[in-house]
Amino acid sequence: QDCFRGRLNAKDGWVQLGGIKDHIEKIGKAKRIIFVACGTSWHAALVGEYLFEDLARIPVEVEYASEFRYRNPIIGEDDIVIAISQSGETADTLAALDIAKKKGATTLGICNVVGSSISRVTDAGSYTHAGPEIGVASTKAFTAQVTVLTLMALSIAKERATMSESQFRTILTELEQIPNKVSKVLEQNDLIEHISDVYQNANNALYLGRGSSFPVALEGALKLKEISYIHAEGYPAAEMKHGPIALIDEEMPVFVIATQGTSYEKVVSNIQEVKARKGKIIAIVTEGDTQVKAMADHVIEIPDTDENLVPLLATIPLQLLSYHVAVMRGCNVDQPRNLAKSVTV
Ligand code: F1P
Repeated sequence: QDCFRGRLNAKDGWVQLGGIKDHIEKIGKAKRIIFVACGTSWHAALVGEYLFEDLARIPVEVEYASEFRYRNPIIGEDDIVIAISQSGETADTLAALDIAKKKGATTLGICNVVGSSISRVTDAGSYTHAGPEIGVASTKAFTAQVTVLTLMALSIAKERATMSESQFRTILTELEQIPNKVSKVLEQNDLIEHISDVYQNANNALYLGRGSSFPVALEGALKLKEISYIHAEGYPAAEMKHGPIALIDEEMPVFVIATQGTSYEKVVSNIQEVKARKGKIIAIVTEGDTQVKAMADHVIEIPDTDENLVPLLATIPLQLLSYHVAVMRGCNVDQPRNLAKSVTV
């Protein structure tokens, strides 16, 4: 229990991560990191994959705990298995951890609920301290999980010397700006409410993103499904041409994360493909963007940030949009039908 103290502040250039900090050297030497999680937490793990690979150059696999638990996975003592769970009680994630432990892997947890089962069965971990999730659908737990994963990736990168001290400090400094930048995103509530009003009666929606914005697209789609019961799919933008493009017509809202960065031009051409088929584009762009603005039906601007941190900002307007759409459709946003806060069976 003691080793599960999570701290999200960065002091003296070192990242404080409670119990995980004591395992950073071991994680740095691990052959492989395997994330196990479900639902929104699985999407956070996917962001973690991009961060760990990009910053710390360590091989990562991301597994649905609900599948992993029924397989006979090839893992051993050189592997680190990291369970991510808001509740810390998800039965599939606990079962996946049980397999990992039996095969000798080191297990870590990232949980929100203090004293939860996952925090008790893992070797070490970090709490997200996101506060109680009032609603069933995870929202702030997701951004808190991604924050812990960012801090972990930075710590491991430092241990493995895969990034320079100045790169490390730049990202850390930028991370400390994220709360202010989230507040700026929230100032656009009226615009987001207006966009929600326009698309509240859609039957389907598509969410697209590249790189670490792909899991953001998945999470945007999941939030819309979970609380407003609109069918929505998240895809890597480059996969659109391999199937989902067939769905696009003038009735189809397509949400695209089109922020500045390495994939920007590629995403611009995806937007062109959607517009050529008369789809409606709602784009999340970096403040000051002009190129996407000229093509999209609606844009939501987010402040500029380090590319690795974009998920922390880009997720917020999509969560807010799902909230407004759900309220407009008369849905109970806190207690969606058929969903439980902790899936313990
Ligand atoms: C996983 C999860 C949530 C989802 C819903 C059902 O929970 O899929 O992401 O919003 O509450 O459970 P957890 O393992 O993160 O607690």
